[in-house]
Amino acid sequence: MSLIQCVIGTAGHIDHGKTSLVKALTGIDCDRFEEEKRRGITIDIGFARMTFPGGGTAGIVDVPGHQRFIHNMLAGVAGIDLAMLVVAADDAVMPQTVEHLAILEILGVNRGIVVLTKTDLVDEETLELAEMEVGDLVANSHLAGSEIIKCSSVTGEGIDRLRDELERLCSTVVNRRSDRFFRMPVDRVFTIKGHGLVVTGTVSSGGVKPEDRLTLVPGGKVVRARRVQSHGASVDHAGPGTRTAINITGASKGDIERGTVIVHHAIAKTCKQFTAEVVCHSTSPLKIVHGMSYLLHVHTAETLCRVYLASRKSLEPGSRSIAQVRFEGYAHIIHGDKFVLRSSSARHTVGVGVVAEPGGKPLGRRRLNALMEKWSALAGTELADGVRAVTKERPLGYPVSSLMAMFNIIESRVGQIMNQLSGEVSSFEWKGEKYAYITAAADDVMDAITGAVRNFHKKHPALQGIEESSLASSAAPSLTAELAGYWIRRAISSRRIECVGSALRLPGRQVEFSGGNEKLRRSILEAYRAGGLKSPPKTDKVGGMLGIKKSEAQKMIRILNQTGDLVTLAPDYTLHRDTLDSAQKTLVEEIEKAGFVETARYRDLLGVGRKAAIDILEHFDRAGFTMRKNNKRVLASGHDGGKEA
Ligand SMILES: Nc1nc2c(ncn2[C@@H]2O[C@H](COP(=O)(O)OP(=O)(O)OP(=O)(O)O)[C@@H](O)[C@H]2O)c(=O)[nH]1
Ligand SMILES: [Mg+2]
Repeated sequence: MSLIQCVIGTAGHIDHGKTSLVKALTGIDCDRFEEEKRRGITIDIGFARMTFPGGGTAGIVDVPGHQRFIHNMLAGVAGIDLAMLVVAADDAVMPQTVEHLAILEILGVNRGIVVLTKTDLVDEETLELAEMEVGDLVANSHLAGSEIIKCSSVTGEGIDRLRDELERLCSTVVNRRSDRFFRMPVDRVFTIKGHGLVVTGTVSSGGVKPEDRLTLVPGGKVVRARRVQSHGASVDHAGPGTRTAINITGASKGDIERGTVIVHHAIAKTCKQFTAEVVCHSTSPLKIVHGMSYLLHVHTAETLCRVYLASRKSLEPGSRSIAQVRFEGYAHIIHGDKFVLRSSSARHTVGVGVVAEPGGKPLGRRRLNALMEKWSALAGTELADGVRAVTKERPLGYPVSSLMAMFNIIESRVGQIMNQLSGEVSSFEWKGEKYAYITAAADDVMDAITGAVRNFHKKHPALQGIEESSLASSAAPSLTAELAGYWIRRAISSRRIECVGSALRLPGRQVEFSGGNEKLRRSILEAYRAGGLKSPPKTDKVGGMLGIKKSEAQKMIRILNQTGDLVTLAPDYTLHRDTLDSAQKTLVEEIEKAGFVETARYRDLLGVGRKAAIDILEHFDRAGFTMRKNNKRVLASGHDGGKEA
């Protein structure tokens, strides 16, 4: 079985022999820099590949032990599957042995081996003491029960056993989910002569192949993967958990640094804050204080942040709280990302957290507490709970693409989650976008729509119905016009309401005219019929013409527009329906004969002015009856003429 999807990380105090151990296991010296060689310490993370006797391979990330380079250590262990906690037998447990162990716990690296090295330097008794000390430390940690292997990188003692144990542990690593979008935090960027820019990292989700278009976040630059390499060899595909080098085009070295994440465009989002569950680590010498500055480490990125706690003024070691973490600039964060908080002096690791919601608004303590139900749903392990909680915030339409970006899940996974939540959350497609919605909220909005139409009828008995924009603002004021449009269409298709002309009404409702109104109605209609195409009454003149109040005449014109008897094409240009129908007939005849009609030709055919011809043609365009192609009109597909526009 191939084990290349496993990444091993070293951990442990400075000078305890991590780099020597990796060299003894692989033959590779991870200290690449001249300064590292000169000072004999590791400064930045190094990489090696290990081949197991069984034929599998694993990547190794070697980290620095020096307290000052913990930020590099954090970048290195961000993607590892299992750890080798290295302790020198002559020194035993030291501060960074403890701190690194805490960081491994924080990041959820819960597979590991403890390596007691430099056995050649100590006598039997010292070795036993060191073993006891390390044993105690580990027994009280998340790595309790891990194997302790004694070895020496100088004599080679124990190295074969260590290799066997690593092989065994690697085979227990479960491959990470591949039903997510590609994501790889960059830990190195360099140029190779003749090939250009290369970024390396451990793929944290999804996969990458040559020719993929990817996005660098923050920044949003789109790049192309030219070549993909894993462990020194070109590959067609690199999946989650693989040490990977991608040769990219489309960006320069200045666009990328350690901390940049290279991702699939569907999740290329950034934010300036997130809400998370924060834990002050039990080994932290400091409390986490509300509003204080900390160093935030998330995947390979590092930035200054402030932590705003929901619970108390400060968090004691071992306690936890929901908090908002705000930072300068932008970072790419996804639900479930783990992070580490260090004191702003960079001396102490103080906390850890898991992101509940990336982005969002800054919230005060009261509001943060009021949303506890949402945070606990998002902090849980069940993705469906998180999806339900988020959708509830915009219950009538949460873009599925936003769910995909927030949770890093592909569309089919969203579908599975919907099935899991069947009855509670459903989805619809509208104008090219897919939305999730809360089923119960859909019933409510349908009731609100019918209620608003009913109220309108009560208030305006003489009007045919309510206009769509007024209905949207009274029945669903929190929705965008686009989403309100969807729910109104849905109310129409389920026959709760119906559409007549531009008005929406309860099904079958008719406007009844009283005696006086009926007279007014008839005289206005007659005036327009008589005016025909060429001289219909001006909207503001018809009152005067008929000896009635201007406001009354205009109200009746509005009603007659709703009933469809009159059609107002422009503010001062209204036609009788019959007149418009005959203009439509002329149009169809001409298009059938000539294949199209031009404005000038239509104007001549109707014998009206250019402005009127344009008003009429634009009305047919709006109604979807005709289509404009350059200066010519043709019938829109689906119209074979003769139908009502
Ligand atoms: N005798 C002996 N010396 C060792 C052994 N392992 C490492 N050393 C020596 O210990 C020193 C530190 O070893 P490194 O491997 O650089 O230690 P490290 O843990 O990588 O140090 P940092 O990366 O700086 O934290 C070097 O001088 C090594 O030669 C060992 O098993 N036996
Ligand atoms: Mg080293």
